[in-house]
Amino acid sequence: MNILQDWPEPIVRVQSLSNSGISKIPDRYVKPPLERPSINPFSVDGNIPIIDLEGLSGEDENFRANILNQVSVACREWGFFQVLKHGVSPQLMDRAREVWREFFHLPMEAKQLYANSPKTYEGYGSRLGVEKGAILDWSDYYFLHYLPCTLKDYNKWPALPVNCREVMDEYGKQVVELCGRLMKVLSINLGLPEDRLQNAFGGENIGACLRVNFYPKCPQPDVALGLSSHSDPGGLTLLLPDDHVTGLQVRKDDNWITVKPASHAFIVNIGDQIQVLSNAIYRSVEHRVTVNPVEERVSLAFFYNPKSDIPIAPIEELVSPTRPALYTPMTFDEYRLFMRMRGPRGKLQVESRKSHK
Ligand SMILES: O=C(O)CCC(=O)C(=O)O
Repeated sequence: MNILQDWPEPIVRVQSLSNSGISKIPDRYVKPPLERPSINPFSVDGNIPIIDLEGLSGEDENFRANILNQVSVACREWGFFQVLKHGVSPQLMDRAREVWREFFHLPMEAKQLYANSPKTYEGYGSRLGVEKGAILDWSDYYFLHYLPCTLKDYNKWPALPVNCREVMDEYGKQVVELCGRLMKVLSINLGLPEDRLQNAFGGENIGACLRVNFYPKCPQPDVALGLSSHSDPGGLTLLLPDDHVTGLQVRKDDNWITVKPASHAFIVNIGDQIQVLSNAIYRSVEHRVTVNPVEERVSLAFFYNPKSDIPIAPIEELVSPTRPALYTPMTFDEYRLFMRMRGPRGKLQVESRKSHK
């Protein structure tokens, strides 16, 4: 068996398990005691910052500076924030979420046509890593590519629901545009020319992909996770959360904060590649997803990534004798192999990339 061609064990759809009416989940979904959602570190009340982007391209300089400052504080202190009035159509956001909810409610045979393999991850999947015997997360997903154009293949996007491809095509365009605007904001906030971060990503040749997460109802939510704690391996993530079921928790110091999504907001988070490029001025932050005994949940995670075959290292201007480069160069292709082999593992990977000087 080729480890990146085949899954190590037969794939079980979590949705089928959930629909079977079991009251006890199989052992392979039961997290070790210290990783269970009810255990340390504790969940506390609060929320990540919410930032209104209206005025970012306006004439009022003070207003603009204020928005830049809010983003700067959110990136430094949280690594996570929500954005409002971001330019993506609210109706399109609703349609995108609904189209995927419908997809996951299609008969299993219709979804199985797109069953994925660990080679590209494209399609309908139910596990992330390929480690045999791993404890799994309580979720199914659909993964597809937008960019580079050479990877975008509509045949790998679901033909059903009928408007899925059209809706998701437009969604991708609008979200890529928003990511480009946010990259400029981050670059300026790092004291760099506005296109510096984008150029470090490979200019026009960046990668963009979508993972739609489907978290079925879980009869034992206290011992399982929808998605284990991880930081995102890529550049920037724009998450469209479920509109009525919470579940995303963000690590803040020694606590977990359950994100309360604002209406039609995107949740933005810094990925490992921006941590590396910014020489850890910005940090990717661990997050995880809890599951629910009475409600299923859908979320769309849009990943904006560097070109996959260029070395990513701290940006020269952010390296100085007092702040030497904290990371050795590595391409994103090499980097994401870790997640593809071992599944979500907190911040283990980015921390292990530190150069030891
Ligand atoms: O479902 C969520 O709220 C978060 C999903 C996520 O973290 C991911 O897809 O990487």
